[in-house]
This record gives sequence, C-alpha cells and structure tokens, in this order.
Amino acid sequence: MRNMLRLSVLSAAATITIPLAVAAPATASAPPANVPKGAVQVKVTKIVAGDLVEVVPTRGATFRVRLLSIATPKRGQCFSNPAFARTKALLPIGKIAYLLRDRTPKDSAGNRLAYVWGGTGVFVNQNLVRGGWARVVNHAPNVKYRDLLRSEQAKAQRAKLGVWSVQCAPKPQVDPRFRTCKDANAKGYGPYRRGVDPEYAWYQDRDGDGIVCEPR
Ligand SMILES: [Ca+2]
Repeated sequence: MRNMLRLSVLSAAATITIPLAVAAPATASAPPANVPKGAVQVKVTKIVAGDLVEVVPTRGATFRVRLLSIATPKRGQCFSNPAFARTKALLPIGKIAYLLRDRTPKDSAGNRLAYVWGGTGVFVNQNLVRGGWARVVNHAPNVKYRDLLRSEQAKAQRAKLGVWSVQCAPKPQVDPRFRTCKDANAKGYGPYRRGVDPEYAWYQDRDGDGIVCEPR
C-alpha cells in the first residue's frame, strides 16, 4: 500500500514537472548564436542618444549604457537625427538586448560601458559604424572590437555614408566681409599672417610664405 502511494505521488509530480521543464527555455529566451558568451541580458527602456541607452537588468534598477568605441553625432550636428532613429530601430523599447563589457566598467559620468547586441543578434556598435551613423572613437583600454570597427568605418568612409557623406562635410570657411583679398586690401584689411590672424585660414597662401592678402 505504501509503495503504491509513493508511485502515484511520483507519477503525479512527473506529469507536472515535465511540461514546465519543456516550457522553461522559451521564456528564458536563449541569446542568438552570434551574441558572445558572457553577454548579459537586459531590457531596453529608453534611447537617450544614438550612443547612450537606458536598460533594466533581469534583477535590479535601470542604468545607462554608453556604447563602447563609437560616437554618434550630437544633437544639432549633421546626421544626428538619422543616427538616433537607427539606434531606436536596432534597440526597440521593451525588447531584449545583450551587453558585453570590456575592461573599464563605467565612464566618468557613471554610465556603464558596453558593446550591445539587439534581441535578434545585431551587433549595434558595428551596425552604426557600418552605415555611417557613428564614428569610431578611442575608448582605450577597451579595444576588444577596435580593429573590426575601424575596418567597418573605412568602408563607410569610402562609400561616403552618413556622417561621411558630402552633405556632412565641413563647409570651407570664407571671409564673411570680403570676397577677395583685393576687396580686403581696398578697405584697409590685410595682410594676414599664419598663426597670428584667424583670417589667414580664409585665403590661399599660394607662395607658402605664411602671409595672405599681401598688398600688391
Ligand atoms: Ca603668401
């Protein structure tokens, strides 16, 4: 009688535990294959900037993450809006992401420093550089993906994508007052000396003597 009872308890327990064990991996959401070992799962809660996001870990309070080795254009700079939109698309609010740290855990502002993968396995730092949404910056000693990112940046530059496009190229500076040296001289301005007068940069020093707008 006692044996029979134990058996029935065991079988009842088995029918309960087996479906749970099968269901468990689906809710734990195993990371996509290309997310490196050691990456920590978080949930995206806010996109602060193209290279700064807020996340919440499985247990604990939200924190901000600065994407390592890259910088997106700041607000108001060329291509800042597309860069922000790209990060938002790669890291949708409420979705899972994966963080991998390098050697320095935080920046001076207290943001965690990490490489970030989206829930589908896209390496966000790399993707932003690849499309010209971000530039590579030196966050030494955090150099785990530096060579990869530099190679992606070289390709983006050759293809003139995003921040490397003609549209984002710095405008050549010109003298706001005079169209030519002759005009400047006529109004009593010039010559301008290299390293002394800021106006020097606005004119071509054809003979290379460090002076522009020499009176003729
Ligand atoms: Ca000269």
